[in-house]
Amino acid sequence: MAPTVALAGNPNSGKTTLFNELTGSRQHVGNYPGVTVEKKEGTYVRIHDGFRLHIVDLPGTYSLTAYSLEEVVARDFLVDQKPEVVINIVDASNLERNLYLAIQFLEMGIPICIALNMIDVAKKRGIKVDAQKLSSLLGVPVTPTVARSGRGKMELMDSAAQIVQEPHQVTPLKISYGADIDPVLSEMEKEITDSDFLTDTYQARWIALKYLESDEQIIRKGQKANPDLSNRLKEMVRKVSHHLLNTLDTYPEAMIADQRYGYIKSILKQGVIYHKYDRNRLYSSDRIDKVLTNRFVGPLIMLAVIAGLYHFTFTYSKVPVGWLELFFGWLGSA
Ligand code: BGO
Repeated sequence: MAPTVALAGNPNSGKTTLFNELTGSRQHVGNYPGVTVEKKEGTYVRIHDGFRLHIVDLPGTYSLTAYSLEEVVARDFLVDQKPEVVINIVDASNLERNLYLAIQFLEMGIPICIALNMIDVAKKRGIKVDAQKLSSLLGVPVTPTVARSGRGKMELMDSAAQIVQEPHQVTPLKISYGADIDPVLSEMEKEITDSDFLTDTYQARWIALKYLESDEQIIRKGQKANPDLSNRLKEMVRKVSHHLLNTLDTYPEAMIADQRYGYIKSILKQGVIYHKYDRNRLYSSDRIDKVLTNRFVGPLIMLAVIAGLYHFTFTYSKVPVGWLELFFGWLGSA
């Protein structure tokens, strides 16, 4: 079987568009085992040498925690199937939020290359991204793409193929989560390593992080594997949570997310991104969102749309229904 490449990214980052561009008609749709989450697979064939890659389209996710079924499915696939490389599709016009997922791949030590997608949209919004700089700061290949037109597709697949053909051990990214969490994290990491606790599947530091993030799936697995150690880790988390709540009025998972965003901001500040216009400017889609997702106006608009549809269906559908009846009547007699 051809080496596996997983496509991952936030919803609306252009993942499906890129998947279709790469696989064309060589694709099929099924479900991930045991769940109703759609699994799309296909084959990419490089034109000049026929090199093949098996492409799996992961569900769109913002994160790799266990808050939604999609996140669990994507994470389990990465851990169990170990794709040779993950192509992380990142929306260049929304870089900060999209890089949150990339950072989590790097924390897991997963080999990735980044498709810096929607650079046409970013350009229109006056956003310029230095792909080379981003690549050298993150230590992974970054290729600008426009999935809709196929621009950058070949270069992206060349960098993915290079990772497949020259595999190397990826050192998981270690970022600081602040003075309160870092010491506990190190202590937990040591305990996990010393006891080989779930380490045949996950990295020790990552398991500790998941305990701090109250990740139900990992805690459940840990409780099964070694209840004593799992309870000790939970106690460490409880203590640091209590301390954080009393001193900073926050929780470890919020602190970890903040520190991740801080890390992303520090990268972007090093000349990666340039905004021509005011960053807080609202684009037409943002303005529409502001109205449609307003907690008071939004439901009213939804009710109006549903009422409109209802009215339309019962008032104006008679005409096309008449046409259909005429057509089938004619078909029947013919
Ligand atoms: C619609 N550039 C531009 N400009 N648009 C892109 C690019 C790009 O590089 N890549 C994707 N899109 P998905 P997920 C649409 O469907 O692949 C567009 O969730 C529309 N549809 O065409 O679905 C892409 O799989 C009507 O846009 O994302 C799609 O990750 C009007 O981004 C959207 C306008 O891509 C999301 C857009 C009926």
